[in-house]
Amino acid sequence: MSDTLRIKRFNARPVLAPMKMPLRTSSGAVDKAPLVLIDCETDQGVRGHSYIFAITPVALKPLTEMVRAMAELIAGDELIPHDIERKLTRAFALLDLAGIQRLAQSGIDMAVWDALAHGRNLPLARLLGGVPKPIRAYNSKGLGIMPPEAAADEAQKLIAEGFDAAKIRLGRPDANDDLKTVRAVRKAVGDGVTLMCDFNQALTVADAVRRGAMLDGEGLLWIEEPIRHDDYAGCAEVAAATQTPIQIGENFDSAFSMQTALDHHACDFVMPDAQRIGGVTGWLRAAALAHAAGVEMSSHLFSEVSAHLMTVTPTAHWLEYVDWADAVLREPLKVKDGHVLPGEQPGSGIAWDEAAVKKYLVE
Ligand code: SMN
Ligand code: MG
Repeated sequence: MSDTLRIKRFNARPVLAPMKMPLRTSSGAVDKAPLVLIDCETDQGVRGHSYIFAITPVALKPLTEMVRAMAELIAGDELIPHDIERKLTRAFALLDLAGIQRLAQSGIDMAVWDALAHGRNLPLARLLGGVPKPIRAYNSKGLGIMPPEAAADEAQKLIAEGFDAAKIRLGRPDANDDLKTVRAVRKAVGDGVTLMCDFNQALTVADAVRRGAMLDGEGLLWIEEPIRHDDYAGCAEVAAATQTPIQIGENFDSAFSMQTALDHHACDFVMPDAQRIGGVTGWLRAAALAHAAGVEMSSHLFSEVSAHLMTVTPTAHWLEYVDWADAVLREPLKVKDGHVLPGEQPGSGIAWDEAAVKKYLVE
């Protein structure tokens, strides 16, 4: 096989994958995972795989179409992720559709890196100069907005799956109901368990300062997205007033946004999302910024590829574990003793269970 791999074509398939544990956040419920499964085919038969998450089924078809249309721009190109990133970024510079454009481009980037890893017969971690190793993870599959007793039960289930950390979704209309839930969960799981919380942008700045003060002393590792994600000045106010660290980052749409957030002291921790930060290429840039700023960096969703990326992230903190693609994966990511275990198989470990894909395909 020659060293040069060229892109032949991409496939993009929309699926609605069943979730074992639906999630209700302060901004809506997710009970089926609308995923676009992406394959990058090369001229030498080597293939790379990735998926992106449309979050709402409404966005599934437009996102699939965007991947297909964007992929046509790089058919025949050499498999060089940084060159592809430059070309696609230029092609969309005038449109600047940060949402769907960004997700599609990140998905393409992850599939291209995966194909490159397959072509070299290396796990993604090794292709990036690291090694697959256990990565500390929290079980983020559930603990949506629900009554305190139900949250306490669900937290115990999440911990029983082999984790010692979980994230509670907050943002109920009455702050006291949030507090009751945090206390019920803490009582159910004990002091040895790490708990984070996530408001999903539900609060105003003033309310976030109040609720931050209310939660200080509850032993939470972080308070995530208390207010609108792009109000970095507001985030900085909340972070300055709150003892519990403030976490943001799932909505950074590039390493540039993350730098702007860091410049504003908008948060204590960062948690980019592989499909928004720009796939593997964008992640590596963000990881360098977090390193330079001395800020701990966690991941958001995309457990499979993030497990590899965290191995080469100098300030790696916590991986967010969800199993939302498991229904269509041939081999789901392994979990042991509160860690995920990226394997030695080539790429990020993503391969499709084709029978399941057929079942959940939506076109
Ligand atoms: C979240 C984001 C998107 C979909 C589901 C849940 C949440 C998280 O903000 O951080 O897990
Ligand atoms: Mg979040």
